[in-house]
Amino acid sequence: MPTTLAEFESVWPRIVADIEGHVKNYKLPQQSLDWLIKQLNYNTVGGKCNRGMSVVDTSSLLRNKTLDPASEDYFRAALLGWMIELLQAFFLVSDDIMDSSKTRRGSPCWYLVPNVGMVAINDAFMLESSIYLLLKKHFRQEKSYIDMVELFHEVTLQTELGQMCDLLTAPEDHVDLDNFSLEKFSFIVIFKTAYYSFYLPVALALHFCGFATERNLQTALDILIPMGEYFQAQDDYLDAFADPETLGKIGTDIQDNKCSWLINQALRKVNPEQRKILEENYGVKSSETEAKVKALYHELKLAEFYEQWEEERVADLKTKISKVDESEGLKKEVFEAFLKKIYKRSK
Ligand code: GPP
Ligand code: MG
Ligand code: MG
Ligand code: MG
Repeated sequence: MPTTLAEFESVWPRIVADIEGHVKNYKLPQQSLDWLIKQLNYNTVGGKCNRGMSVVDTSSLLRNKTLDPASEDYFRAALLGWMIELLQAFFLVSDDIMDSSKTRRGSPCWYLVPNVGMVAINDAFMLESSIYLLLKKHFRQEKSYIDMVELFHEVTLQTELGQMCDLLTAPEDHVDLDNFSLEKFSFIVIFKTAYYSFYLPVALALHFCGFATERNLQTALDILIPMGEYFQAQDDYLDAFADPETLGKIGTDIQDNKCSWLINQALRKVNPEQRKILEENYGVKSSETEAKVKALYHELKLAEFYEQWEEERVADLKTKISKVDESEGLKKEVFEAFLKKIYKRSK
């Protein structure tokens, strides 16, 4: 049985108490302590927690038994999951500033909350630091400790490389549609999303359960990187086509000049007049020009094309999953569970 959000969230107060306990040693002023706790809660809790919960679910599958939410084992797996949620919070607080986003998880982005502003940058750093404090406190004795520390560092670097390419391909003051390509799209999404969202949870569960052999880690990469690529194409599709109310965020990709899945597909389909519409309206900071690009996306039937493309990606992934070598303790169900969670998602 997969864990529930309520079970997963029940672990969170203990994690906040750990972080609080650690920084209290530094005798920091009460106002700062209150701020830290407030921002930890605002930025880390309130999402779907799919990434975090999948550390627990993957561990249950690998061990062939559902981890009991009252057990210390559950706590430790969930703690690793919450570290991914902290990493994600660090990324999202920063990403929303860089993307000039307005809402996240149905609330204002943290940097837009009154009296926060650019303090949010330091808050993002602290979300990241919390990961290593928790890893040290709870996993220092484990033989996989250094592997997990290095894994977090490597995945963070990979995500930052992806974010760098995402930003450099989307200059604010210079729209050049020739700068986009599906190859660049692939690099961006694999690096900015797939490693931390898909590979990291499974790699952590493999370390946690003692199954992190070279072969298992490689199999996880071979399946989860293309799955993460599909997931971010979905994110790009939803950015323009989903109801912001359901999605919990308002799309910014068109105004932000992003090298998204949609613009790359549009560029493959346009005739010269339609391309002109894109050239004049893409990457412009106004809702009128954004609406013109969206109207063209509709004219090009990109939603229908996306749905077809999604079926192909999923069929491909299912074939890959069917070939998973289970001889070193890895299980096909681990990947099936991931795929099931994202197929045809609306948020
Ligand atoms: C999501 O892209 C990318 C990230 C969350 C990685 C950010 C990485 C940093 C190093 C800050 P996105 O901008 O499409 O996400 P969303 O649509 O949720 O804003
Ligand atoms: Mg971004
Ligand atoms: Mg963004
Ligand atoms: Mg997006």
